[in-house]
Formats: sequence, structure tokens, C-alpha cells
Amino acid sequence: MKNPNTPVSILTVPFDLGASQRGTKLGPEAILKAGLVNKLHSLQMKHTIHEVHFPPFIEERYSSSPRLNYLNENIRIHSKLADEVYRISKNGVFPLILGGDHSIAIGTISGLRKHYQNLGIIWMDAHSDLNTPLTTPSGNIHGMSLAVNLGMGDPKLTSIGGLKSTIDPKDVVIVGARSIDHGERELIRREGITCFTMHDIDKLGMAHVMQEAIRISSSGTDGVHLSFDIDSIDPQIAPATGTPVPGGLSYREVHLAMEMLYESSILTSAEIVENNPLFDDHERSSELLVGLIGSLLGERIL
Ligand code: HAR
Ligand code: MN
Ligand code: MN
Ligand code: MN
Repeated sequence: MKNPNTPVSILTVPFDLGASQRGTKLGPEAILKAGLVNKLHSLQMKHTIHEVHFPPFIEERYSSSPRLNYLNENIRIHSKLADEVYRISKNGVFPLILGGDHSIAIGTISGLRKHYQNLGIIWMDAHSDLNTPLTTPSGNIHGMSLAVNLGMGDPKLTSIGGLKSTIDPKDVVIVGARSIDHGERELIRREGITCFTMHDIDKLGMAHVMQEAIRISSSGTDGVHLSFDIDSIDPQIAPATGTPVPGGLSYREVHLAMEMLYESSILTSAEIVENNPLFDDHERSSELLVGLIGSLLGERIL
């Protein structure tokens, strides 16, 4: 956050049709129940909370293509979210979006791209979400959301939000990856996206990786968005995910990342996605997320 007095607008997006597993639509409520509002009060942050309603729908998994599950439902929610995020950013308020599965990054970032000319992105995730209808192994749109934001994929998704700036792949940094499909690997290399895998984090250390992520995403950009997928964290400490991949970020690594992002003052928006309370162990993961949002917004140990 550029100025610590910036008010925060929390947008809850209970949408889970970008994934195979149902349940991330319960994610925002679980985070609120785990104490997010108290956390914001203790940090004395001005905030509002608003739900992005998903209009009633008939489930049409293969509505237009077997490679794009629930395409029409995805278009509807992401278009709505894009409008909201654009409006909030334009008013100088910090949007904090609570998902929902990671497909909602299509809406969030489409909205941001109407406001920012050169947006940088830090994408913390076990996956790279860089599939297209041609490479996807699942047809699930949450595995395509970063590619869509780079202009690749179905035009009905890439055009959401209308006229907007493009994202320079050189301003995108993935952190925490450990499950990348063949087509995604090629795209990362071809487009020159920086990707710090868990292997890199083991070797270089989280502090160095975050320093680099902050430097790369903020150089030559006028805004930086954090897209945080809960499955970047090790599933042993954050079990609330339908797509667990072993060997993720530790408790301190992920807190350090949030603390460094706060200290850097580069962030202009953030989203927390893929929290699936159906897989949680009591409220363990949601409580961890509330703690992480606290660190991201300036909570300190001393
Ligand atoms: N790469 C796989 C696919 O495209 C799985 C990715 C989806 N899982 C996520 N995204 N949670 O980060 O289907
Ligand atoms: Mn993801
Ligand atoms: Mn993921
Ligand atoms: Mn740059």
C-alpha cells in the first residue's frame, strides 16, 4: 500500500465455477468469520465490505466448449468484478478481493488494467495458471487466469472489462510454483515471465526472492497487484485447498513475504483466492489467512 492511511474496500466474490472442486464460494465468509474485521479494526484501517453477487444461473459446464468449463458463468462474474475493481481503484481506495477460485483474477486484473497503464503482478501460487484452451489438461478456467490477463486465450475472456492496458510479461513474477504443465513451461520461457519455483526459494531464500519480486514488478509500472493463491502455502499448514501440492511455503516464509510487501509500499491491490473451507481443519487455514492479511497491511511483531 503506497500510503498506510489508504482506505480498504473488501470485495467478497463467492464464485467456484472456475475449478472442479466446489467450495471456494464459501471462502470469503470463512475469512470474515475467522476475524478479518477485528484485524482491520486493530490496525485502525478504514474499510468497507461489499459482496459481488453472482446472478442466478443454470449450470452449463460445457456451454460453449469442452475446454472452457462454465464459460458463460465465468464471463458474467468476472465482468461484474472488473467494473467494481475499476471503480474502487479510480476512487483511490485499495481493493482487497476475497475469492472464490483463482478464475476471479480475470475480473480483478481486467478492472485494474482500466485504471493502471502498466500494471505489475506478483502471483503467489503452487501453479502458474498459464494454460489456454489449447493446453489445459482440465478445462478449468482457474488454471488459465494469468494467461487471460496476458491476452492469451478465448477472446470472450480476454476482452472482459472492455478497453484496457496490456500487461508486459516482464512485469509479472510468479512465486512458489511447483506444479507447472508442459504448455505453461513453454509460455513462461517464450514470454520472459520471471518464475521463482520452490526450488529457487530453497536455494536463494525467501527474503532474496521477495526482494527480486518487488523490484521486478515495480520497475517501470504504475501499480502492483498481489494475486495470492492459498495453495502457495504448504498444505500441511493450510489444508483448505482442492488442489494441494506438497512442498509449499512455510509459515514464516509466507508471513515474511507479506511483511516485505508491506514494507516495500508497492502494492496497489491484492486478492486472496482458492480458500476452500470444505477442506479446512477447523478454521486453521482461514485463521492463517487473516494473520497474513494483517502482515500485508502492516501488523508487526515488535
Ligand atoms: N494446471 C492445472 C490445470 O490447468 C491445475 C491448475 C489449477 N489449480 C489451481 N490453480 N489451484 O492455481 O487444470
Ligand atoms: Mn492459482
Ligand atoms: Mn494454485
Ligand atoms: Mn518493468
